[in-house]
Formats: sequence, structure tokens, C-alpha cells
Amino acid sequence: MPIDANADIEITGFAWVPDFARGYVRDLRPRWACEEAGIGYRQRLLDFETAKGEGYRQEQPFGQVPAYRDSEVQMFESGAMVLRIAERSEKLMPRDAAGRARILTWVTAALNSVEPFVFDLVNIDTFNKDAEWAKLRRPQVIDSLRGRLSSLSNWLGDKPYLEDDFSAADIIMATVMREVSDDALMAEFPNLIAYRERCLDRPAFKRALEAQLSSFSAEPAMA
Ligand SMILES: N[C@@H](CCC(=O)N[C@@H](CS)C(=O)NCC(=O)O)C(=O)O
Repeated sequence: MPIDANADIEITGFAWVPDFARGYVRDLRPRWACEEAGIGYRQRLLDFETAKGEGYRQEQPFGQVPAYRDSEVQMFESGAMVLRIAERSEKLMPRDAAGRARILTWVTAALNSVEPFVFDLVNIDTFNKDAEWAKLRRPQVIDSLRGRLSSLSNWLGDKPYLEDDFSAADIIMATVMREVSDDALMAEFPNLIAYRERCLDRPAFKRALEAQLSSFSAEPAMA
């Protein structure tokens, strides 16, 4: 499993991305959720031109990947997809309302209260490393991110996962943690490093990563 040409679930990805992005494209999240749940999915790989075209924007208004469909719904946003997949598997989300609410809360927190701070640093370290404004801004960005990581670290304490068991929320939070581009900052929070490793050490994550990496062509499609 789970890549299966006849599967109900379809997830889009890019046919090619530059080396630095390989393994970090967000279709990794629903792929990982499917792997954890043991649910098959089809992959539909797009070139950039197709992704930015009007047809695909009916599926993903921002011209990004991933987009998702199954026999009942069509969606975009990787967090929403992971929750949709989690509805099919108790391995990713409890069935009771209180438990589900906690997972929804943590998925939203990862995407809304943590990821923007991580992305501010990625934007500097990956996309604007040599820009003068980036050098000036970086210390503030580090401080703000430190605040978020500190709060997360306090919540986590010595718990293995955000809630009682591994869940959809850990898929999203671990993929956010994976993008923290300052090792020295992460080193201030040993429990977050251990949490990230614990999540990324899961066989399902490794299979999802391998599936994404092996989906890329060596060269971009010719225009
Ligand atoms: N919030 C969206 C973000 C999706 C996203 O950033 N996709 C990137 C790849 S990781 C993309 O398609 N980038 C190309 C672009 O924005 O033009 C989600 O989580 O699904």
C-alpha cells in the first residue's frame, strides 16, 4: 500500500521541484496520514504551469499542491486533508467528540499559532539569506519563534505526543517542527527535538517521505 492506482483518495503533488524542496512539499502530510491509517491513495503529479492554470485553480484556488479528492469530497489545505483522512481511522483521531475536538484544536494550533513563526525563519534562511533586511530582521524572528517553541515545549513536557496517543495533530506539528531551520534554537528544547525524532522515526513517515522523493522526475518538464 498505500500508493494504489485504483484508490478512492487522490492527492496531487509536483512532478518536479528543486532539490532544497524535495521531501518538504506539503503533499507529504496527507501521504503520511494515509500511510498511518493504511489507506491507499492515488498520486496525480503536476507541472508548475498546470498548477497555476485556471483548471487546477478550481481544485486549489492558490495554484498550490496538494489538492485532494475522494468519492465524496474535494478539498485543498493539507491540514484539512489530514483531518479528513483521520475521520476514517481511529489511529489518527479518537471517535468521541471531546477527543476529536482536541485533535482539531492542535492541528489548527500547529498551522495557525506555530507554522507562521517557523515560516518567517524559513523565509529568511532559505529564500532571502543574503538580503540586508533579512539579516536585520532575523534576531526578532528568532525571538518570536523561541516564544512559540517554549510554549509548545512546556505543553509537551515529558509526554510523547500532543495528546494521549499519536494523532493527526502530530503529523502536522512534526512536519512544522521539521522546518525549523536553526539547530541552535531547537537545541534549547530537548523535548521538542525528541518529539520530532519520535514522530519522524515512525515507519509510516519514512514510507511517505520515500513515496514523495521517488515521485519527482530528474528534470522539470519542458515548456
Ligand atoms: N496551506 C497550504 C500550503 C500549500 C503550499 O505551500 N504548497 C506549496 C508546496 S509545499 C506550493 O504549492 N508552492 C508553489 C506555489 O505556491 O506556487 C497547505 O498546507 O496545503
